[in-house]
Amino acid sequence: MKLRCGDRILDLASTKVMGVLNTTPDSFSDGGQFSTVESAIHRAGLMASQGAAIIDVGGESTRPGASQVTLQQELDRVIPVVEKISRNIDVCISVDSSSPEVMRAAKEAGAHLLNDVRALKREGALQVAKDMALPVCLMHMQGKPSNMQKNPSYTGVLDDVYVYLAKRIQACNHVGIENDQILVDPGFGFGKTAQHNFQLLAKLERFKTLGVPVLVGMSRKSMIGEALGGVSVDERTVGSVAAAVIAAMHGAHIVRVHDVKETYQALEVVKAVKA
Ligand code: 7PJ
Repeated sequence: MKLRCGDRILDLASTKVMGVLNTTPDSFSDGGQFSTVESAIHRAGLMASQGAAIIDVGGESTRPGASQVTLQQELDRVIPVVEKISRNIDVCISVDSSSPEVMRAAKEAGAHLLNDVRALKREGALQVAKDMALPVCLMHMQGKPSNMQKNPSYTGVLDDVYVYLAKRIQACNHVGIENDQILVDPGFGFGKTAQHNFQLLAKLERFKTLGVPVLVGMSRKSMIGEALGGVSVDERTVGSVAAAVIAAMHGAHIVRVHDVKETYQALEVVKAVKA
């Protein structure tokens, strides 16, 4: 399976690593260490050299209870980083944003992929994504970041998430975004208990029947911490790599991670098994 990402082609025959690049000062897992452009570029180059096929640049923290970001803050954080990666590093650039203005500016700055945790539900986002002609990842979230972990509840988490994603694919199709430019993501940790998350991971294959590539992000999240008896964020690398391997074995095309080198090596082993 090949994904056209603007002027690049991403080969999804084997599971690819998407490295997380947070430009937020309050991101939970790297604490804003990479909030200046220079350090962000350094980190992006390192992740690309470690095997990341995609760098996901984000300027809005969506961790539970995070403070809201203004449009200008998000633009100021994200766009200079996208521009500089695009000029200096041979890698696919994804932008983690729900804002149509950021999507437009990001494409202009050289982005190849749109990653929206709100699945293009913001006013104007569907149309801008269509106009930018870049692939878009539609993620499931129940509630919004400020309240999503209060009391997550589902009739059946698998069916509920599946139906939501199917409807968002339809909404995309309706404005002319074809399936070959769509990815889906069950949204681990976004309005879900650890049990919900592990049910989704166990049955991840189900999402392949939506007919578009599947992206997952479990890296360092609380589901990993809970499985390990409550270990802190910096003790979650091995658990996160295990989750990435399971996802890849269940058909995930892209895994969004912080620990690129470790995940890349583990996925090379998965690739050898599948071959
Ligand atoms: C995800 C994301 C995810 C996609 C974040 C964090 C929270 N985008 N952006 N999927 N998570 N597509 O990294 O902990 O799971 S931000």
